Amino acid sequence: MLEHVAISRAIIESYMKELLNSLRLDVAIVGAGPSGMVAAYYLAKGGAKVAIFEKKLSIGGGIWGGGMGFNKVVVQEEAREILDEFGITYEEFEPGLYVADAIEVATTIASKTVKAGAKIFNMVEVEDLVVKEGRVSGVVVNWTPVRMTGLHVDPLTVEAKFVIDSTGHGAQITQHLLRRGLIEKVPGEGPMWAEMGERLTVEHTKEVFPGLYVTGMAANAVAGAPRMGPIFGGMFLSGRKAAMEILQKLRA
Ligand code: 48F
Repeated sequence: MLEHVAISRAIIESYMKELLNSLRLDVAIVGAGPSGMVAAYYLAKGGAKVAIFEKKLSIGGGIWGGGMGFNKVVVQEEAREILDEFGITYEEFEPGLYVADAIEVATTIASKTVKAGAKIFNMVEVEDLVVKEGRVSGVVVNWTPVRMTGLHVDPLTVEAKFVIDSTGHGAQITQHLLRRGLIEKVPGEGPMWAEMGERLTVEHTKEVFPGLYVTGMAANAVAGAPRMGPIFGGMFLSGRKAAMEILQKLRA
């Protein structure tokens, strides 16, 4: 017999266990777009305790819509090995340019990231950072509906040795440091230039403040680098770069 209370308890107890287990992390990632999920995958594979906080119900960020809603993901040669790492099917469109199904990309990356050991909390918004003694050391989280409904409900806090701002075009997390005068500027992304944007995304993937990394479009926004439109290799490479640097620091 299916007992309603047993179903409720299964949900509450297993969720609470994971939430309690995630209160002290090696890495807290904000945003489950391509760069955030790829970072989480490599971090989890490298043995780090990592969780992603995603404000929407669905993971994937900009992956689902490909370009203008045509749900295809284009990747250049440099990032092909990441498609291979995830076992994603793709076709060579022309030499050095590969195209994959956006739905397969989003679901496969999400699935492998979770199976690698990263926890994704969806519907949880990061509304601020913890900064202690000149270092980012955690995130301030709340249910997304709290902000949407304008309810006055205080948030909770998660400690992390490193935080990654993977929030995309607005670099929303780094903006919290800007408005406190803790960093000088977040110029925002420049106009479209695919080749330069892709290169600079990876180049500007770095620790922008002690304890805070930026990836993907957030890295572009913080550096004032060009947007690149619907090509995703730079997002994947950026996520992997941040993960590898952080793993090295965690092991030091
Ligand atoms: O925008 P998004 O996909 O970030 P990305 O990894 O990739 C960009 C590409 O999708 C594409 C592109 C290049 O091809 O230009 O746009 O840089 O994903 C960002 C995720 O962060 C979530 C947001 O809902 C999205 O899923 N997010 C944003 N702010 C918050 C957040 C927040 N404060 N708390 C939690 N999640």
